[in-house]
Amino acid sequence: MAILDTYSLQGKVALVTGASYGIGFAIASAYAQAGATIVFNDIKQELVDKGLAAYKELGIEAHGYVCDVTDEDAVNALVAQIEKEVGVIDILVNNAGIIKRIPMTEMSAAEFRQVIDVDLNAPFIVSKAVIPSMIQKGHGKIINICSMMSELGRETVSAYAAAKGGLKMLTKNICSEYGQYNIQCNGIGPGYIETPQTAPLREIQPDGSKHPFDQFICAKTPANRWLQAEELQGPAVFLASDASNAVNGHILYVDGGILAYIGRQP
Ligand code: NAP
Ligand code: GCO
Repeated sequence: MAILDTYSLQGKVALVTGASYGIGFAIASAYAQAGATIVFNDIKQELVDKGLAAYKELGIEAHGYVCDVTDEDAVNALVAQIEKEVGVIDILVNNAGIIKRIPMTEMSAAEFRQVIDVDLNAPFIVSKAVIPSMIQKGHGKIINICSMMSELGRETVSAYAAAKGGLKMLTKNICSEYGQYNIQCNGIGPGYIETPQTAPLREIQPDGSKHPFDQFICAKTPANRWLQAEELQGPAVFLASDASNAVNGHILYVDGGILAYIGRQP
């Protein structure tokens, strides 16, 4: 097979969770360009509708469903509905996620649990729902959206870092347990991406200056800039395609070099 053909997703069904916008939307759009049929979910119908319109603007006839990924019954029903209406899921991207930036000693246990629920329990729930059909079909790709916080901590993100650290190990465990069925489970660890989730960290200050965190992250990134969601598309297509069939249990950091860099001197 010609090497570029191994990157094709032609004939594949891809479910990207929480993909009405942001990173999930960028990844799903790239998968559509590579030939996949796109399925996505969001919590609210209005967001699913907005997402469907946005995909349509790109010429993508996506399938959108309302589903809270933390609700196991709802997820199992969603997967059954997708298999009936679209087809067996070949590629799953566990993208849906939340963050709460609260100092740990001020964070309630309920708030901690909410982040763990979406960012770690949900990838377990959705992966568990799709793996049986992947086994039956003889192949599958699961891609978990990890984070810099799968490797590093910082102030106010204790729950998120715990979840993303756990997601790194869940990735390795799915690889270990289901690699024998030709299922590859890998992670993508984005650096700092310009999306709604990080908008508060980039707000222009009342005096018109850049947010201190914005300046901090640029100094920690060799290219001295935030990354764009579109810069995750190539790595995401690679991990969803036959080109990566021998890659398993790997977290591919797409961070512009943050993890390699001590940071620019002030
Ligand atoms: P985002 O803009 O906040 O989008 C997150 C998406 O997940 C939204 O569509 C959201 O829907 C959905 N979602 C949240 N909770 C859900 C639930 N219970 N069920 C279904 N959908 C749910 O975030 P993003 O920046 O695109 O990040 C996407 C993923 O990348 C997350 O896992 C995040 O942790 C990770 N990540 C982000 C960055 C970054 O710099 N942005 C870097 C590394 C990793 P609603 O709008 O309805 O809540
Ligand atoms: C934060 C940011 C990060 C990014 C991402 C980095 O508050 O530090 O939100 O957590 O979202 O996870 O990889």
